[in-house]
Order: sequence, then C-alpha cells, then structure tokens
Amino acid sequence: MSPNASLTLYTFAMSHYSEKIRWTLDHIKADYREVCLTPVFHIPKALHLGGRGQTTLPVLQTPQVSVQDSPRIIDWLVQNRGPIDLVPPSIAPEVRAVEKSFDAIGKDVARFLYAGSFGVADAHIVKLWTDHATPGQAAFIRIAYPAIRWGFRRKLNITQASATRAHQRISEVMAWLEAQLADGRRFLVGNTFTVADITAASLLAPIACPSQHPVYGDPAYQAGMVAATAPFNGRPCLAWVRNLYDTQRGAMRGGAFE
Ligand SMILES: N[C@@H](CCC(=O)N[C@@H](CS)C(=O)NCC(=O)O)C(=O)O
Repeated sequence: MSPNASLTLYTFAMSHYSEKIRWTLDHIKADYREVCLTPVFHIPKALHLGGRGQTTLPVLQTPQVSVQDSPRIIDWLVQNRGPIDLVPPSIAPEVRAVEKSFDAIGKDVARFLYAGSFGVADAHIVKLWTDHATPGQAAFIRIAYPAIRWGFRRKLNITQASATRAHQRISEVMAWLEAQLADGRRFLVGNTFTVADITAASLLAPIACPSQHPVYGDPAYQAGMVAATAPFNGRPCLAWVRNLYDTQRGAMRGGAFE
C-alpha cells in the first residue's frame, strides 16, 4: 500500500463480501488502502459513500466515484482497470453467473454463523466487532452489545427456522460446488483462476477458516465458531477453499492488517 493510494476500500475485517474485493484487488495488484470500519459506526460512511440508501460494505472509493456492492465493484474494476485476468472476456458470462450464485448465499452464511454463536460465543463476537474500533467505539459496542445483537437478529431475520433454511441453502450450493470439483478441476470456470473462484472461496471462508485470513484463521475465531461451523466439518469443498487460499491468495496488500 502506498500512503497516496488512489483507491480506498472500506470493509469490515470479518466480512466475506469484503474479502472477495480485498482478494480481487490484491490479485490485480491494485494500489489501494483498506479501512476497516466498526459495525454500527459504519452506517453514516456507507450511506454517504454508497449514495444508494444502503449501509453495506464493501465500498470502493475511487478518484471519480465511490462504488458500493461487490458485483458493482467488480464491474467498475473491469471497466476502469481492465482487462483483468480474473474476468476473461471469453468466459465472462459464466464467471459472473457463478459469482452471483455464491453472492446469493452470503447472507445465509452470516445468518447461520450468528445463529450458532449468539448467546454461545458473545465474548468472541464483541472482540470481532471491536478489533478496529477506537476506544470510545469499543466501549459503546460493549455496553450496547445486547441491543446491537437484537438489531442484528432482526436485520438478518435470525430465527431457528431461518437458520435451518440457511443451512439447507448453503448445503445445496456446497453440493453444487462439490459436483463441479468431482472431475478434479482446480478452478470453477475455464481452467483458469477467476472471480468465480474468488467469490466461492471468500463467501465460504468464514466456514472453511483458511489460516491466511486475519479473522477466520485466528484460533480465537475458530474456537468461537466451533459449534456453528461443525455441521459442515469434513465437506470436500471446504478443503478446496483452503487449498485455493494456500495456492492463490497471496499477501493482503491494503495495509489494514500489517
Ligand atoms: N450485496 C452486497 C452485500 C454486502 C453485505 O451484505 N455486507 C454486510 C457485511 S458481510 C454488511 O455490510 N452488513 C452491514 C449492513 O448491512 O449495514 C455486496 O455484494 O457487497
């Protein structure tokens, strides 16, 4: 990262959609700076930069525009920093279709993991939510945690029934992924590493817990999520995710985790 990087990526350290864009920027060796925000305190920044009435991260701030929503950020990179080898024009529709199907389970992954860890691993969650906070923000999160947790439950619609449905949808996508990988292929589309692979691996990384990731690779995270991730233990697709991290992930260059 250079101090004058032209791109700024606003993330949550633990967000899998943020990891998708972080990995993409790292792969194309973009000169960017990452700023990890703290839940709740991210809202004004995301609303202001995103300009779409949405509060989600990641948001990529560029000299021209700020772009919110990971597929839109990929679009922007292809149009403004392209051609990028992660979206080869000849197979772009297939790559983007696989990206879309994994993006679609991101909320279920969050829903399922929070359902399994709220009330069980609250101290770990508070730590995750405050790792990049100022002392004042951290104090607020600690005091207001029960209310924030309640808000998360409502926003993500976390109930026993929705967690069961989330488990089912994640399992279906994992089964699809494992069927693709059954012929021994390394990459999902076109025998080359693409945004399809990055999206699949990033969106499943909170469950696969690759050691390279600053949050999911942390033994404290893994201990906190042990019960929540247990139903997926031993799935071959998670071994593929970890292998992709071993062979393709490389360094995180945005500076947030140095
Ligand atoms: N469609 C969005 C989804 C991003 C998303 O859901 N981000 C979550 C974190 S993983 C978030 O920002 N949640 C907080 C909020 O919605 O205010 C994308 O692909 O970027």
